Amino acid sequence: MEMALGRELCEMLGIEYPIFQGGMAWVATAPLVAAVSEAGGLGIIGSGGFPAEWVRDQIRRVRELTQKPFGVNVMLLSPHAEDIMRLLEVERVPVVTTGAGNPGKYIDKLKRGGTKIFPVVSSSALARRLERLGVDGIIAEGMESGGHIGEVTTMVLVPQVVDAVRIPVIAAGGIADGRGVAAAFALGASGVQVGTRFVVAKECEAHPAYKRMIIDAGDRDTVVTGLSTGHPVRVLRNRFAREFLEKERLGTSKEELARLGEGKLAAAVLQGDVEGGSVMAGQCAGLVKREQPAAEIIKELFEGAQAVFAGIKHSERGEGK
Ligand code: TUI
Repeated sequence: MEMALGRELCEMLGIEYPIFQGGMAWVATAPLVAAVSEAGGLGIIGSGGFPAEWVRDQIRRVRELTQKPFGVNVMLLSPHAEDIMRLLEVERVPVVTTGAGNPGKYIDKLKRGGTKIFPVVSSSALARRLERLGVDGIIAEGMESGGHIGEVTTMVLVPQVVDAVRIPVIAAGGIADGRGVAAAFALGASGVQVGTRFVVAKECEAHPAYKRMIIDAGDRDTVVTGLSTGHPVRVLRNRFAREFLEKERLGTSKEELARLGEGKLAAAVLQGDVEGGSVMAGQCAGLVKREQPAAEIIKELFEGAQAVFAGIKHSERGEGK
């Protein structure tokens, strides 16, 4: 029997698979977003630190490529967050996700335009507060994720958030194959959000050297920078990460560390500077084996999870059991 994994979430959003593509800054641009949505998942534009005009252009490009629902992620530490939220109200974007803060003050206006809002949280306390303010679902993101992270693992965070709220919970952090998707559902999630695996999608415009570094990574190849400044960020180990961690160890000021990080994600994603740049990726980089079309990734994630629940145990070694 096939499991109806995530049906409720799919019906709420008008999508075919309960799979969100993480709204990764610089990486999640129109071609990837449209490919994921066209394949039946939810593509999400990463608005990162970009101005509202850039986001408007990306929305236009996604709408040229697909009629299907898509989302925009708003990074709340961005100085442009307020302008972007105003734009998203006007554009009546189907789904908004938020990261790195509390989106409380934007919820009412977005909802009035029919936008569904799914904040990313790293604690059950914030999940509970945001449910009371009327959000449509919660993305519970564990510290296995790439980029800016919280302190609790996905395994431990997801069931606690599921118990704390009645709205759908999307699990994020560490999910890169069907086994991870099945695990998320086993923890009570209604869907998953996947970032790192979609960086290596064929349609993703990230530099080939960035993709190569994810594909070549093993289970111990990420580190967390910024623990001393209160802005922990998970990246792949390289010269940039080593130098940053060494500066932290020496007690370098927050301001200097912030300067050291400026422009480093763009350098890695656009120019392929994977030694001097910030190669953000989750711990599941070790599970990512090859570049594939987004549609194929979505199928493998979903059908892999169905196989787990059907009792066909899946190792990636290929012998079936
Ligand atoms: O936002 C992310 N991941 C990101 S944002 C980003 S851009 C950046 N670049 C350099 C330095 C810092 C950021 C790269 N990756 N994930 C979602 C996420 N949100 N993870 C954790 C949180 C979070 C943390 C605290 C959400 C809410 C929160 O609430 C604090 C509060 O105000 O209560």
